[in-house]
Order: sequence, then C-alpha cells, then structure tokens
Amino acid sequence: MVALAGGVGAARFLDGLTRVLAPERIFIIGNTADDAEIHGLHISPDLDTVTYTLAGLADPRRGWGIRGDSFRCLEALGRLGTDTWFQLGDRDLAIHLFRTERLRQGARLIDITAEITAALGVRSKIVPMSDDRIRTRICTTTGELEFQAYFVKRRARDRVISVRFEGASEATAARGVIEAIANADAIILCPSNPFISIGPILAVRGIREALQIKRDRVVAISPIVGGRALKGPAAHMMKSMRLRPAAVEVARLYSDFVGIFVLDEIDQKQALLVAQLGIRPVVANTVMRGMREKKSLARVVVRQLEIDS
Ligand code: FO1
Repeated sequence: MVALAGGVGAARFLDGLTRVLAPERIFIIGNTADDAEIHGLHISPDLDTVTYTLAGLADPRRGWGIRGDSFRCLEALGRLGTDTWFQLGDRDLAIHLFRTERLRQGARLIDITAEITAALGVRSKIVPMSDDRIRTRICTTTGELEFQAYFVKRRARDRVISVRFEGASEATAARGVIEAIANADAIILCPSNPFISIGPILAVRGIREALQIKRDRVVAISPIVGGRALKGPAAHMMKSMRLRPAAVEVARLYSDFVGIFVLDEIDQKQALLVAQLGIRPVVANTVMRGMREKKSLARVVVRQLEIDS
C-alpha cells in the first residue's frame, strides 16, 4: 500500500491506517517541497510531521513538532537578534542537526530519513518524493514568497495567484518511488492540500504517469469538508485561485489518475458530481477528531479497496 502525504492532515490519517493495517505494509511518499534552510539547518517539516506522529511523539495540539518540547535554543537565538518566527523546539533541533550533518557528509535524504525513522521506531517506510532540491514558491499579489515565509511568517494571509515548484522539472523521483506505485495493491492520497502538499509530489517526473496507470486502485480523501479545509489554507487558496472550495473541485483536479474519491457526509450532495467525473464516490465521516475516527476512516478506505487487513 502506498500513501502520498503532506503534513498534519496526512499524519492524522496515517496514524489510523497504521493501526488498521500492519505498518510495515505502508510505503509513504512524503512532500519535500516545503523543506527550508533555517539557521543553517535543513528542515523537512512534512517528513518530520509524519515521522513524529507514527513514532507517537507528535504534539497533538499543533500537529507538528514534538510533544512537550522546550524552545530554549530558539529563545537564546532570539536574544542574539535572530528571526525566530519559525518555531524550532530543542528536541526537534536534534533531528535537523543530524539531517544537515548527514547531508553535508554526502548522504541522500532518502537514506537519512530511513536512519531517523529507524531510530524513532517507525515501522512504515517513509521516503521523500525526491532526493533532489524542489521548493514551493507562492506567487501572491504582494510578490513571490518562499513557502515557509508564506505559510508560517505571513500566516498564509496573502492572496495566491499561482504556485510553482522550483526544481521539479529536472528532479527525479527518489529510489523505489515509481516502483512502489507500479507494484502497489492500492495508492492513497491522504487528506492533504492539493496545491502545496500533493501538487509537488505529482510534479516530480513520472509520478503522475505511474498513478494514471493504476487509476482504478488510486483513492483520494478530500481535504475539503463543507467548503472548508480540514487543516491549513487549502480552501483559502482555492478561492484566491478562483476555484470553488468544494470537495468535487479537488476530485476534478485529480480526475486523470484517481478512481475512488472519499468525501465527507456533509458533502454527500456532491457525490453525483464526483461520479460524473468518472470517479467512484464514497461518502464517510472524514473529520478525524480522535483515534476512533482516524481508524474508522482508515477502515472505510481499506474496505473500498478490498484489501485484507
Ligand atoms: N508551522 C507553523 O505554523 N509555525 C511554526 O513555527 C512551525 C514550525 C515548525 C518546525 C518544524 C516542523 O517540522 C514544522 C513546523 N511547522 C510550523 C509546520 C510546517 O510549517 C507546516 O506544517 C508544513 O510545512 C505544511 O505542511
């Protein structure tokens, strides 16, 4: 089973899926276009969010970072006059120090990620979409912004005109990614932002084409529920790009490679519109407040795919 994952929304769903299926059966392809160099360190927020969640270390309130972490290093940096808008916890920093040093030694992100997940006891495989440098750039009415500057520093308040993934057209998928999709029983698009979380993964050469071949076995979970994003700026981005913030519009963006689309009960009326796109709609509760809902959504997906749990 392959899952395409962004950050917090994906991590929540995968937290349930790894309790419904053996975690070893799940191959997670993570977005790395949100990666950033901050204080000289290489940060991979989406890989870390999924890793911390599956390791049982995530901060449940924020969704990112480590539960109970302290911020003493950041406070000390602040006293030196450094910009500290990106909150890096002390224990979180250890991961970034380790990753940065290993990159400096010439190791690949895929191998470093495997070292981190193994050390933290994560049993699913988590791989970056690519080892190559790909960066999301958000074109707004106030100019082009680096992703974390748009998302964290400016709190996603700018009007988005378009999104581009610098480096994507020259990048190749990380080792095993295309093969994992080709050999998968099924592929799940987690409930992540279609533009900034799933979009960059699809922009890597060969990934969208590999999914198109498996269309009947590709299921997407809507990140839009009742016209709003489960988490983050997806609905706001859709509006500013003159798209209706609706589950069916996400299905439309995916219609060339998705065969099954899970939409929330509140959006039941859109099921017919999804079917008109040639996609099988599945209506379920997609709002994951606690573990019970996470597992129940995972069971719906597994059942639709007729996978033995
Ligand atoms: N998100 C925030 O909204 N504010 C932060 O200060 C912040 C710090 C941070 C540190 C490490 C990390 O792995 C993630 C962090 N995030 C923060 C989350 C991150 O910016 C986003 O969740 C993703 O890039 C979007 O998926």
